[in-house]
Formats: sequence, structure tokens, C-alpha cells
Amino acid sequence: MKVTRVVAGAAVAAAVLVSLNATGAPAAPVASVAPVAAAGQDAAVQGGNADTLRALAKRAGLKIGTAVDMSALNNDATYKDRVAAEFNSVTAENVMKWSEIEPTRGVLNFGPADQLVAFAKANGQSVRGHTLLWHSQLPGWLTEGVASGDIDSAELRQLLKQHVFDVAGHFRGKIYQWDVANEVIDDNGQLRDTIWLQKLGPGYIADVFRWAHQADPKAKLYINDYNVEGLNAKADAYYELVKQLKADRVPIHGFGMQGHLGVQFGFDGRALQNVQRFEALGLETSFTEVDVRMLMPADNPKLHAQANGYSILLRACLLAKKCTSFTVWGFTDKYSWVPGFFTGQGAANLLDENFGQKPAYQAVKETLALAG
Ligand code: 9MR
Repeated sequence: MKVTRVVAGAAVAAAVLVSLNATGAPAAPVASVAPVAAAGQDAAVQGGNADTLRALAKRAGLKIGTAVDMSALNNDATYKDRVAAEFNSVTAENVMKWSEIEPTRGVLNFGPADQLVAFAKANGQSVRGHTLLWHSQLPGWLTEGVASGDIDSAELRQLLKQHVFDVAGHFRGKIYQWDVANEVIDDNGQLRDTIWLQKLGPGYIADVFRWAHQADPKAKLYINDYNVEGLNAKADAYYELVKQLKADRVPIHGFGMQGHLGVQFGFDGRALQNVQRFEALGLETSFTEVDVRMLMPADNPKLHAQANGYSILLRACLLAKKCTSFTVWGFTDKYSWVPGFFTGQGAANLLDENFGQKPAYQAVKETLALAG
């Protein structure tokens, strides 16, 4: 099927904290304490407010980022102020994904993503691109077309190539790091069984990196996944894959560790070793989607364990030589993806639902301050 490509919307650039009582038992939940002071955006942008995460991160030579929920950015002034004041990097939580950019075949909607890029520019922030290739959040016309046989393998490959050139090309020069390939290996360390692997074969991974590099030669191109923050079979599989891609001269520049942790699982203390082995392959590294969830309700031990989880990853990044960005997947429990995906779990972010600082926020701040 031939489709004329149209760009729509381009012109529209458009835990509660729980305190321990004297006996050490959890007391009733209290309202959030120490709401973050509303710092002026200009002061933060210029590094004038030394007390923000972004000012501390700048001194430490690190980009500190957050995923941005565009509907919160447009409807919640406190959220918007905090994004501007606390972070010097932003990632689109959803609006750069294929289902959002091209819900109708051939009609590209860059409006919400352009709005985020404009917001970032106005606030002196860098933009991480997320994500060019994933097996999830694909448009219905694509998955249904493949399932019905209307889209054969040759056409699918062409569609993927066009998508990479459309999106990476549209944002050319505006994205410092692209999550080019997301979640291509499963938890057993095998290439994930997706339509990409089934229809295109394993070479699709090298292809998307080569296309992305042609479309935006200056962007650092990342491979990105979860459950790869320590030493395990999945991280080992990535190590071998990246080694092979480098040997094949594929333009891959970064290894992204998402960092979706949970206090109930404990933390692998070998994050730094893992980061270092990828850096030894010649890659830079980043933590790209950090949050640390817990079984609800939150209490002080869990909140302090959570702070430890954030610190382990941030310390690994700061101690490594080429860890360039540390991004949290949202910064307030008010808009977290976690409760909707993991029943009974939540409170994964640095600030509570009322933008009150949690121990994790303090820990991130103190860790950054020590490094800077
Ligand atoms: O946070 C995102 C959520 O709003 C979406 O509904 C979800 C769709 O699968 O994707 C979430 O973000 C994911 C990210 O793009 C890739 N790594 C895992 C993240 C959490 O699921």
C-alpha cells in the first residue's frame, strides 16, 4: 500500500511519608513534609539556585533527567515548575513512541514531542529521545497489518526504516542521546521474541542503529533495557551483543540501564562493575528510567531502602568514567506508571504525591553534592 506521508500538528508545536513513632513502629501516614520551594526557573537555569538537583548535577558534570508526562506538564503548574527547576535533561515518557507519532499510517503527529523539545530549549535542558524501536506501543495499523499478512517482511523492514528516518530526522540535532533499540533481549538472555525478530531476523538491531546514525549523525545512540543494572544473564547477553555490534562497526555509542527497581527484590551492589565493563567496550553509559517501587503502603524502612536503591545507581554513575546521564522515570508519585502496572505497588519516585521530598530525594541530593 502506498501512502503519502503527511506531517500533522507540526505547526501546533504545540507516599505519603510515614513517620516512625518513638517505638519505631510506623505511625499513621502524615501529610507530605518539606514541600519543595518554588524556585524561579531562570535562577535554576543559570545555576543560581545551588540547591536544586540540576545545579548539583551540573557541578558533578552529570545530566540529571526526568521522564515527562505531557498531560501533567500542560495541566499542573507545580509539576511544570519542578521539571524546569530540578532537571537539566528530559525524556518524553510517551510522545516520541511510534503509536503516538503515527497513530494513522502515513500521518505523522509531532506536535506533543515538539512541545517538549521547545520547553526543554526554553529551560536550558537537553533532550533524550525515547524510543525508535520497541515491541510495545506500536500503532494498531502496524501490528494488525503484520498479523493479517497485509504487511509482509519486506514491507515491514521498509516501514521501520522509514520510521527511523522520519523520527530521528525530524529531531535531527536536537537530541543528545537516542534510545534507538529498547528491550530487545528477554530476562533469559535471549533475543526477545517480537515481530521484529520474527519477521526481520536478528540483523534488524544493527540496521536501526545504522539508519539512526544516518538520520542524526551527532546523536549518541543507545541500546536500553531493564534488569541490566547488575551482573546477571541478561546483562551478560547485552555485553556479548554490544561487543558483536562494535566488532561489526555498527554505530552504537551507549548502554542504557533503565533502573526500574523494587525494594522487595533487594539491589545488586555490582552496578559499578557492570557499568565499567560496558565502558571498557568503548561505550558511554546512562541510567535512563530510574524508579524504585515498593509494596504499599509505604513506611519508613521501605522509604529508606528506596533511598538506598537510588543511591546505588547514582553512585555507580558518578564513580564511572563515562556515565553521562541519570534520568528518573517521573519524579513525583502523583503521575507514576507503577500503580497501573503493578497492583499493590507504588511510591516509586523521589517526591510524594504532594511534591513533598522523600528520603530518596535527599539521598540523591546528598550524593550529587558529594560528587560536585
Ligand atoms: O511510563 C510509560 C507508561 O506511561 C506507558 O503506559 C508504558 C507503555 O508500555 O510505557 C511506560 O514507559 C516504559 C518505557 O517506555 C520503557 N521502559 C519501561 C517503561 C515502564 O513501563
